Amino acid sequence: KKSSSWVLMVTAQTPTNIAVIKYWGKRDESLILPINDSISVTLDPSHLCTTTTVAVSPAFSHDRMWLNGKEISLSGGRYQNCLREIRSRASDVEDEKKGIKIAKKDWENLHFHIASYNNFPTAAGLASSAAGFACLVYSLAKLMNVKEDNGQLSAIARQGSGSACRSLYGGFVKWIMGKDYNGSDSIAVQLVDENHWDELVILVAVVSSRQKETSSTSGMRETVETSPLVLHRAKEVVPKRIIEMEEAIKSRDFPAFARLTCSDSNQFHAVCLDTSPPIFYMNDTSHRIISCVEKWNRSEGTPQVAYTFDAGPNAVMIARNRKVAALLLQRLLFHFPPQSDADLNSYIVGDKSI
Ligand code: 2P0
Repeated sequence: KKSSSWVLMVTAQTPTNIAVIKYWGKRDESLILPINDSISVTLDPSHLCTTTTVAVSPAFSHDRMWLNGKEISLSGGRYQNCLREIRSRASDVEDEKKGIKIAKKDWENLHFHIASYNNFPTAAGLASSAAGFACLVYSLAKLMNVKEDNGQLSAIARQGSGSACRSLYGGFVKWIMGKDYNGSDSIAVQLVDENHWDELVILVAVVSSRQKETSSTSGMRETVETSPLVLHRAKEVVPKRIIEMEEAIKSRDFPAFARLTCSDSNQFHAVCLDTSPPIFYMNDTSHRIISCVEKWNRSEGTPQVAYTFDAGPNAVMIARNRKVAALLLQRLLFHFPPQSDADLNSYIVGDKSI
């Protein structure tokens, strides 16, 4: 159809993911290739997720994007790489009801309008690029009838933000670092789906809503350039932990899972401290939460809760079941009482799974 009257749209929703074996450090900055494998759990889409609508129309003169209603620039290399990779895989699209026919070659001259929303306050410091890029790549792939599977799409989302590749699957997901120079084998694979370990409850405690001082991208660059510890971590520690973590997840071995998750979070922050100048992502409250959980786990004789912290002070806690999650929330409210009603929003409880 030649007229510029039509618009074709697709909407998709993607949850964020939380790494239990962390990605920190790249071997190739522009392709976003990591120095080690990582494993994450994808959250339930009712919390911390991105909803993206992509529209195409001959009336659009250039690609544009709005994030939470505000226009943002698409000129950055990461957006351009994702858009280029997806466009190059487009197929014919036909919408008989609307009388729209787009041939494979037409996509080169068509432009998108993209609107993306996070269902959590961006100011909460939890705005993750993981859900955002995964959702962008997935919705564009659907719009353009891209035939690739999720693994291949994950390699494209990876070029938007490393952790985004893990959000294309639910459940527990491994990002394989890969060996290829072009990154074609640096993809995400699903280890188990969202039903495999559905007793787990994930609780996010917002410790600070301030924007982090060091972005992940520059933080990990500085770590790779200056930390003597990070190579030991990537070469010696993580490969063993990946094997143990896969085993713990497959056999639903909570004590092993908790031990590995907490140790890996702590080593990631140790590597940040080993960077010059040192990077501090956790604060006093984060440290107090760690002590609280460690003390509780020790007093029970076996771990009840795992904690993990990303590039910021907010705590992500994984309780072994709902009963433990209720007790955990009770303890947190006692030790860290909300100062105001608004602070009550600082506790976000959700199930894992997609
Ligand atoms: C992770 N983080 O595995 C680790 C743990 C933060 C701490 O992935 O430069 O936003 O876009 O690839 O993915 C955050 O880094 O960095 C991250 P880029 P990204 O979840």
